[in-house]
Amino acid sequence: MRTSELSCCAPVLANRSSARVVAAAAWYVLASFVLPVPMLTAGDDETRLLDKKLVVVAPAEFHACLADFLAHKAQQLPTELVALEDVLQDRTGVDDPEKLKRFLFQRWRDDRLGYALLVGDVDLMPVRYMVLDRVTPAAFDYAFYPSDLYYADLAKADGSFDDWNASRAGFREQYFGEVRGEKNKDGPINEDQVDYLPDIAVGRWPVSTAEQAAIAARKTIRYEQGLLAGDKPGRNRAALLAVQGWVDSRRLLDGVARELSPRWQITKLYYAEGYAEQTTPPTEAALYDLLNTGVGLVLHTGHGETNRWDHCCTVAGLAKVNNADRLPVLFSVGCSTAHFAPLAPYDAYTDTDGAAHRGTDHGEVFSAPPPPPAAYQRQFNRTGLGEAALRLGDNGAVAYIGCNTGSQPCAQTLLVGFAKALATADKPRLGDAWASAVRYYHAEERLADLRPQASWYPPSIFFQGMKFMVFGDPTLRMPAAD
Ligand SMILES: [Ca+2]
Ligand SMILES: [Ca+2]
Repeated sequence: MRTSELSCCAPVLANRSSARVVAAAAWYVLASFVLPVPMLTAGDDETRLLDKKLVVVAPAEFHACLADFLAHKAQQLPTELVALEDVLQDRTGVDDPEKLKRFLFQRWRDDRLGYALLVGDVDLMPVRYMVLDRVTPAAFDYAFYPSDLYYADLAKADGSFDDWNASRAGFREQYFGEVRGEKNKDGPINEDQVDYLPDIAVGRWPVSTAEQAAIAARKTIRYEQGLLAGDKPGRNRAALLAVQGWVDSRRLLDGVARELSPRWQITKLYYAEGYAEQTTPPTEAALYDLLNTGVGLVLHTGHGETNRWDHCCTVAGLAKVNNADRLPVLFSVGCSTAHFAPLAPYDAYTDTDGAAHRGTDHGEVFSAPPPPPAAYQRQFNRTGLGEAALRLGDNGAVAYIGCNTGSQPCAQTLLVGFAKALATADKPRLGDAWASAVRYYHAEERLADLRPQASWYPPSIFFQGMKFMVFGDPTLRMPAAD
């Protein structure tokens, strides 16, 4: 964890031409599995055709258990289920992550793709790892981090495909999304010239079995039915957590509370020391009580570890919550709670040649740039609080946003951007709010202007948004204005 080192678009169609109808028709014809969408009438075709589309990419073995979910989503927006196997077979690309990304890019460019739900943990659904020149001598000063932003940032500003690999001399051809400036002070931070700005909203269900996929699907349906029917307890309640021992986030969360009101009713769980107002401290008991009563959104600031929010949430505690009909979206800016895949080359991992490494945390020493991790990690799959919250059963959370490794306090800017989007969108959806948060972060933290300094911090500011995961349906509805 690095916190201890601190004090602590879719393309717009120009007109209502028949070309768009043809494009829409092509969408349905090309689909490998498409649910029938009701025939359009004169009154609703504009709405229907302007809707961005959802593609669900899942291994074929999961398709049967996703049928109810697909039918449910098709009532909201054009929805397509495709087999990962077909995507990988039909596409060119240097590896499976790029094949998947090129598929999404083509759909975004040609067919109004707005959302992608990737169904599969790192053992099944390819993960793109980005690279930081993090100073760790045994690792030859390189570290790899999973980044689903790779699948959301499809295109450069000119609309061309962004392969996240502009710099490819020697070993760098194997290193994607390279961020430099911790070890190397003489070049750009954004070595691979990634565009960074999301073009679509991406979420992942990190599931390894059909049973887990069915759980995530069932929870999403139940959440949305309750929300849209208006009978989901606590649906408009947002809990803001400030936990002692991290940076003092209470004033920032006060601002978030003002943003979210009045659309959201606010419950503050703040530590008391040095705070003028009365608040409830963020204990495990207080949080679980809130989850049992019903809350729609929990925003956590504080230390995190793989399996816990310090002082207020553990996997074991979440497993005892009884909230299946009142599921929340959980969002933590803390470290590592969305850990789901090995962090090469520190953790044990499988490289792109299929060789297993024990990792520098277990004594391995690299004398050259480490071979990158494979897109699939079957021998060394990892887990954490975020995965557990989604897939441990019908209780827990409907979606989880968190960091897959150490985070830094600048992640609070992501949280602010997320809240602003939830507060203002006419028809808020989880993935849109996250994409908006990343764009907000990019502007607010001036990522395009960052340069290496003596401190390690600028590159960490830069890649903060790359290492956060959205475990959930990106089209998940969130409360709108009454
Ligand atoms: Ca590169
Ligand atoms: Ca995992």
